[in-house]
Amino acid sequence: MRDPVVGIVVGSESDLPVVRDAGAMLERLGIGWELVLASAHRTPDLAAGYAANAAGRGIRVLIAAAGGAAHLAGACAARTVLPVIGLPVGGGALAGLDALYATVQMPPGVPVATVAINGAVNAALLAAQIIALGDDTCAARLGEYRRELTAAVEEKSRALTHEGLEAYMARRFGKDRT
Ligand code: RP5
Repeated sequence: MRDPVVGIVVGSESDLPVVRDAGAMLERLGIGWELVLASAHRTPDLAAGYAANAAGRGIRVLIAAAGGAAHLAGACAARTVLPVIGLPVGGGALAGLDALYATVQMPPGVPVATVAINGAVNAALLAAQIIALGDDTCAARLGEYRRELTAAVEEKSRALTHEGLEAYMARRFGKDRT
């Protein structure tokens, strides 16, 4: 097992379905990661302590995922100079807009790099890009990922041209959406 270099902090077990995609992407890129359940308001000492000790344990980037009035990413960032990526989790009365605003609107001095609501894949990729600054293997894997992304779109473009719009949509999305 690889030593974790990315720490994912979730504010609640209800955030787990969202962060699962971040973990899967980190796995795909061969990056060691760990997952911690720690809430900024229910377990503030645990969240702060985890962030404060992360660098000393070899963690190089934190991803903090929370919904509602989400202050987890900022609370973690307050305790470390590691880069912290805020992942606003959707849901609740405001569908994640509350979490997005709370996470992205950090006052000057303690930044949080914020991805989209439920943007777990981009959170993982951004963490990987930070790791890749000092890790050629990680950089190479990211390059390969980008090439696969490009090839997949090129393949769809060729198929669309070859099959035509209606046939392509029927094959891809089924009859209900044509
Ligand atoms: C936040 O409140 C969590 O990050 C979660 O997204 C949201 C709801 O938490 P639960 O009431 O589902 O535990 O603290």
